Amino acid sequence: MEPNVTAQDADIERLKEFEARIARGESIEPKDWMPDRYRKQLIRMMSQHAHSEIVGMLPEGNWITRAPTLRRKMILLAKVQDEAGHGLYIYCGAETLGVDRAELISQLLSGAAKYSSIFNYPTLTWADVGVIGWLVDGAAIVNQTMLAKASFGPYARAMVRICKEENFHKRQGYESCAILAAGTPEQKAMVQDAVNRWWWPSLMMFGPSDADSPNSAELMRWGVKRKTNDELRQRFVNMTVVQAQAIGLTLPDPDLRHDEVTGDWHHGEIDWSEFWSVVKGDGPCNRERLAARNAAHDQGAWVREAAEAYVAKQAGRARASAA
Ligand code: BYC
Repeated sequence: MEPNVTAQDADIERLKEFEARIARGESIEPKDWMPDRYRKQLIRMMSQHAHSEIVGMLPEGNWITRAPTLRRKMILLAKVQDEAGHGLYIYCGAETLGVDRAELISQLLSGAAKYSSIFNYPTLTWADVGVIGWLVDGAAIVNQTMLAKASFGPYARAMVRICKEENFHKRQGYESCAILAAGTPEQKAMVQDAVNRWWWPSLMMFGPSDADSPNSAELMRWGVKRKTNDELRQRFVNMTVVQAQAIGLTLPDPDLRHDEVTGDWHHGEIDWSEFWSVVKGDGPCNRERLAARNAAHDQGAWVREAAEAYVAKQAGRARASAA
């Protein structure tokens, strides 16, 4: 650095170069220089995402013992296991930003960290499992296909693999819904009831409307988000309306209407007071989910202790053989 160039000038230069790299579509890697805010935003978003995958195992895991056939049980087991894998990739990706995973997990367990609002709703019937696959994984794919183009390399690469698995999740869910919708009147009523309960929470997964999204501008500027919350929500609605029609189900929105000019399906007003109350910890299952995660963490203490003892033993052996 020239003697008359201050540290602040150097940071301005580095920021310019960083933004130029993003404009050229280059991927930012963990050891590259990045603004502090970029690092903080990614840690926030990636850790919330990883927590969502892990907490997201609970509503569906609730049905593993009660799946109606062996085939459905195998599919559900595989799906819930995939969600654990997604959580682990994303925690690993977040760790490349210099944050400790144990610290992230303690933020989840204490209730300090957010995770997706959608997982604070209960799974009341078997049809909920199909509807989660169709709507919740369907919404996740729309959001995550865009994140696969995010400027931070480890996050984008994790999303590519995760989206492949999410596609399988969505298809099995939609297939299950189609079968129930074409089944007995009771089965059709059960799947319609599940759609009625999950539709609005699925739209809320995309986050607040753009006017109330404080993080979007910065994340868009730095190429983490490529589309806004409302743009992705609209994309999801457009895809899903026709899928519901194809299997004879309705969406619980009397204001849903097709715009001939834009081709969009306009949806009615989302109940944002419900959204914020769930995000702030007062949803139907927030307390239950945190209690379940805390119990699992406590019951898993012996596994962590055994792993540490094993590593210490291996290190001791390596030292002894090197001496
Ligand atoms: N729930 O400025 P905004 C899955 C918070 S798991 C809770 O728009 P941003 C699956 C937001 O964090 C899929 N909180 O934020 C797993 C922010 O608060 P802070 C999970 C929400 O980041 C198992 C504040 O509201 N996917 O697929 O620009 C089974 C203002 O929002 C929510 C991801 O995590 C919400 N829905 O945009 C089945 C995707 N929405 O942190 C399926 C990665 C907003 O400032 N994340 N908030 O205190 C994202 O794409 C973005 O973070 C969001 C929000 C679109 C969610």
